Amino acid sequence: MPNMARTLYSVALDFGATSGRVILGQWAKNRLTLNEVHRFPNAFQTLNGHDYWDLGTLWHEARVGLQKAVAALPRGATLASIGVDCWGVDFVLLNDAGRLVFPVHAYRDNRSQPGLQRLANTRAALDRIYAATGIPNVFYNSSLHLEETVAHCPAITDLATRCLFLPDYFNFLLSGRMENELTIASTSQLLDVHSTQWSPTALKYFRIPPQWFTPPILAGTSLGRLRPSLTQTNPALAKTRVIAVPGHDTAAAYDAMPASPDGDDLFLSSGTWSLVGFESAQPVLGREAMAARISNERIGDGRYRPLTNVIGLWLLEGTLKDFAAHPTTDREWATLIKAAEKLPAPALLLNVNDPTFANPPSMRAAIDAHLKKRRGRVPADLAGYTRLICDSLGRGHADAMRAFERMAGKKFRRILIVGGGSKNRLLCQATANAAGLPVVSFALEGTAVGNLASQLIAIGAVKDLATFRRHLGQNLPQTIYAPQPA
Ligand code: LFR
Repeated sequence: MPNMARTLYSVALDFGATSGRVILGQWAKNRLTLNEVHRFPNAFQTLNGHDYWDLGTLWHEARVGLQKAVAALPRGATLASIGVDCWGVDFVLLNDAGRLVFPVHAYRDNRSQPGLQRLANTRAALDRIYAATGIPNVFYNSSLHLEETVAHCPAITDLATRCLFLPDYFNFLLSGRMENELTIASTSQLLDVHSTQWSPTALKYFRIPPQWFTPPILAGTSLGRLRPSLTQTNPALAKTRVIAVPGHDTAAAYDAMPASPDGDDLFLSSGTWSLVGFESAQPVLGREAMAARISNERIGDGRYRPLTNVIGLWLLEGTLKDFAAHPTTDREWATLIKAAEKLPAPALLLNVNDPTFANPPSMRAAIDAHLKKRRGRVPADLAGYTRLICDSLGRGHADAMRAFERMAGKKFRRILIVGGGSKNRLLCQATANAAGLPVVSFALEGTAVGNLASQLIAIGAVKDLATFRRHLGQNLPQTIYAPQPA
């Protein structure tokens, strides 16, 4: 048990689908300080019509970041622990020696479309899978991608002995241990919603070999020391423990929410996706929940995070690519947001659930086509698109909130927002207006903070998550957006 009075150093490896970060956390006197030592872009690459992740580059960046973290330590200090969180659903297939036996596809690859349609058209199976897993039928589910792999490459059942989700795989590269962690397992649509075991119903339906998985471990489990090849006899890393934190970035971000203990806060982790949800002791199930695409993902300790994936700032990230001049600095962003704020509210908002926005060749063209189909006016410039996207997301967030209130019999009092979108004034205000609730925005790297929180609890520096949140809330700058009348 570490001495609580001592300063502790831990590293969060935080892999996002569009960028990654390596963050050195310092814990002293009940206060967490972050030092982003490394940031790198991430993107899937398309080969012959399919989308793949470049894991070699991601691992290289993680190692560069780890070296920079060590270099940033004060003289004589050591790294207590390291943890990995990552976007959800994507996985690797391995043999016993830990070698990759299948290329790593990205979840936006359209290979899951036939399986998605088949399940959507089979009412009985659709109900059965939702009742078993609590996860709706969505194109990115690991279940559909694994189903496609097994169906189109049957030899894979001889080649692969193990399926690890990406944070599990990075944990393996760090520690040498192959484990499936619960939060990331819960994004697959293969976990039993009523236990912490794999679902035989789902594995059978998607024809996925059950032996590819082991019983999920809870977040906070120690996976042992770093592999010797990584410590390179560096005394700062000699005793570093690899902790299986909530491997799903959204679970990590939710852990970082400085929520009130009475459970009245709705959470919004806003980045490439908008993840709108709350913490609950029970899942939210049934026909209506399935129709509202409520996803009963898990918290590190096994409880539930019913949430809805709203398409998020992916809409804006995609649209920006279609404009030669787009903002890159904070200042240019502020100018764009200000111009968008000045515009009149759009007469017609986007239906943010339209599947054509998932992975279009041009987002601007997809938005234009969507508007024209519904006889809406196409925006004149980038400010116009920005306004339209933020207002549409605001309404999408509010719709998700109302569905939760109806189905879980709750009433939310605040919306807490973390992630890149928490800095977007227009988005925060649009959300407050559509929901009729105050939006509290925290200047917080939610995913990295939740990752570090889990490590600090695991190594005994913090008692539990409630204690961590209390300490965090005391030192955190926040901005409150009150709802404005229309
Ligand atoms: C956010 C996220 C979402 C997940 C999506 C796909 O980064 O993890 O929670 O649904 O990416 O993995």
